[in-house]
Order: sequence, then structure tokens, then C-alpha cells
Amino acid sequence: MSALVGVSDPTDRWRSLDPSDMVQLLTPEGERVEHPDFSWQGDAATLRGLLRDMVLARRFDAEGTALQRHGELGLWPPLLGQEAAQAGAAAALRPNDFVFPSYREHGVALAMGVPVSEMLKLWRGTGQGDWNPQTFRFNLYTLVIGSQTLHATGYAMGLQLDGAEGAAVLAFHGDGASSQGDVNEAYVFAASYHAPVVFFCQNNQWAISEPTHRQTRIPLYQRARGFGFPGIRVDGNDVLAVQAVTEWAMARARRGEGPAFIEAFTYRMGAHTTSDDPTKYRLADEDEHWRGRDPIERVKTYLASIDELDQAWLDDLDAQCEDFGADVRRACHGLEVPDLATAFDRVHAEQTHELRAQKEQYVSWAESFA
Ligand SMILES: Cc1ncc(C[n+]2csc(CCOP(=O)(O)OP(=O)(O)O)c2C)c(N)n1
Ligand SMILES: [Mg+2]
Repeated sequence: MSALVGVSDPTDRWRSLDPSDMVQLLTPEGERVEHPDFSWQGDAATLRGLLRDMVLARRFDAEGTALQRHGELGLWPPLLGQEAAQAGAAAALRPNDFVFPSYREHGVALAMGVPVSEMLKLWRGTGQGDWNPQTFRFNLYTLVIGSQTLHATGYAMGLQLDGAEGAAVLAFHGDGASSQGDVNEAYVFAASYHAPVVFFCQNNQWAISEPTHRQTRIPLYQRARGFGFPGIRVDGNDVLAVQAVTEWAMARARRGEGPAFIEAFTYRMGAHTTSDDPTKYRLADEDEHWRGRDPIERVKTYLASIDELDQAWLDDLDAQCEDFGADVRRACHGLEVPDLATAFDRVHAEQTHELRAQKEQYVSWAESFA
């Protein structure tokens, strides 16, 4: 027998996925199903809360994209399609947990209470990621692919050294990031030190134009075993399953049982960023397939099927969305252009000679235009 048994043909695509290999509690058709190991306990009102979180996250995303198209933002990375992965993961967090995002986790940021104005600053170029991570227990966005997994693991090791109880770290990264050296080093450190960190990989099938099937010969979650911690794949468009699986992983990390890896199998329905055109590298039938697996629609279908979604509630949600959209636009237009000289004050806690000299040079250069 070949040692390569279990290694898939690299031409295997998302179509050949075995659904039994993935935790699911709500099907794309909106049917509630049971799983032997995972369950979701909330009631209809709780599920409507998750639906609201997802709808507002989608609205924020649509506003971000529109603001970029109006020239108000320099760039925007859409989360479209990943609402359930983010709302479900955020719902599994406890007050002492800490999140390390990459750059697409707008839904998680909203759930953690990061003000939209703070988030928009980064993409408008009027801030460098200014919110206080400790205030929101949500670290700054990290655009250097995967480096936040090392920061997250280090933070988790710090929690351990401090003897912090009942706290764990949730580290978001993408499928593409899983190919990065830093990320693999984070896995090794996390495993070796039994650190309370959960790696939450949103496998949205693409790393810009590079498909996941070119990044790995086995499902990503199976890699975790090689590092020495459990890996699990969940339907990332199923908010119930994502919450259940993330709760399990975070609970064991908080209990001191070490790291875990979650592969939230989802799909980036939009472009990588507003600078990208996915029609150049992927086929329309793929988009079509995934539109039928929309994370929001399946929750609506389910709630309607059990008579727990009425028009008045939906109308109210629409009104909340309109207000929120207006707030987002107002927040963006209200952002002030900072004095560029302040950038030098923000590199280190204490100023160095070199930075002071660079700042003086910049200030006199800027003044030469007056
Ligand atoms: C260290 C580093 N290398 C390359 C890039 C350029 N880059 C930006 S996003 C990206 C793809 C990331 O894909 P994935 O991890 O799947 O996350 P997604 O964008 O799909 O959420 C790359 C290669 C970068 N920002 N940092
Ligand atoms: Mg990706």
C-alpha cells in the first residue's frame, strides 16, 4: 500500500468535498441536523441575534466597498460570504478571551465593540490601526500574512506564565496563510508549550488568485495532527456549527488542554480586495454554487420554517441596517487627516535619536512648502 494513501489528487476541487468530513448543524437548505459530537443549545431569539450580527456585518462590508468605490477609502477587503464563520466564532468568546485578527475580520471586530470609525481609519489611510487592543480584547489588524499567529501564540504563552485562568486566545488566519513559515512556527510553539490558543482558519478557498487545492494535498484541518493538536473542519457557512465547534476548542484551551485548529470551510464570495478582479481567475459556476450556500439565507429559511421570523422583525432589521449604514458613512466622512509628523511618535513607546532626527527632517521639509 502506498504511503500516499489519503493524499488527494491536487485537482480535487471543492465539489468533491465529503460533507461527512465536516461538522454541520444547519444545511444550506436551512434544515436543522444533528451531529454526534456537537450541538447548539440556543433558542430562536438567540439565533435571531446571530442573524442580526451577520446582516449588520454584511451591511458594514457593503458600505466599506461602496466607500472605496467613491474614493473615500484607499482599499477594502470584503468579508462577503464569511459572515457565519465570523459571527459564530465571536459568539463562542468569553470576556477574558483575546482575539488576534488578520485583516478581513470586520464581523468579529464589530462583535468585540471596536468602533467603525477606528476600523475605517486604517483603510482611509488616516490611522495606523489605532484602537487599544486591551480595551476591546481585539488586537490590531495584521496585513503581514500570518504574523499574528506568532503574536497570538506568544500572548497565549504569556497568559500561561501569568497563571491567567479561564482565558484563551483565538487567532484568525486564512488558508493561504497556512503555507507561511511564521504560521507553521506558531503551530509548533503552541503545541510544544501547550499554549491556550485556537487557530481559526477561514478557508475561503482562495489566497488572492491562488486556490486552496494548490496550497495543500490534504484537507487543512488534517495538518493539525502532524503538529500534535486536534484539527476539525466545520461548515464555515453554518453559524450554529461554527459556534459549537469554537466553543468546544476554546473551552478545552481555557481548561489548559492546549491548542486546537479549526478549519471553517467557507467561500470568499467577493474580490480579495477592492483592487482585485476575481473574474480573471475563477469561473462563474463556482460563484453560482456558493451563492446557493449563503450563510445568511439558510438561517432565515430555518427560522421561517419554525415560524420564528416575522415580517415586522425583518422590517425592523432593515431599518437598523439603514441607520447603521448612515452611521458608517458619517464616521468615514468625519475622519480627520492627521498631522503626518505624529507618525514618528508612534513607532516606539519612547523616542529614539534616529526617529527624532527623522521627524525633524520631515518637519523642516514639510515647512519648506509653506
Ligand atoms: C508576508 C506576506 N506575504 C504576502 C503578502 C501579500 N498577500 C496579501 S493577502 C495574501 C493572500 C492571503 O490569503 P489567505 O491567507 O487565504 O487570506 P484571505 O485573504 O483569503 O482572507 C497575500 C499573499 C502579504 N501581505 N504578506
Ligand atoms: Mg483565503
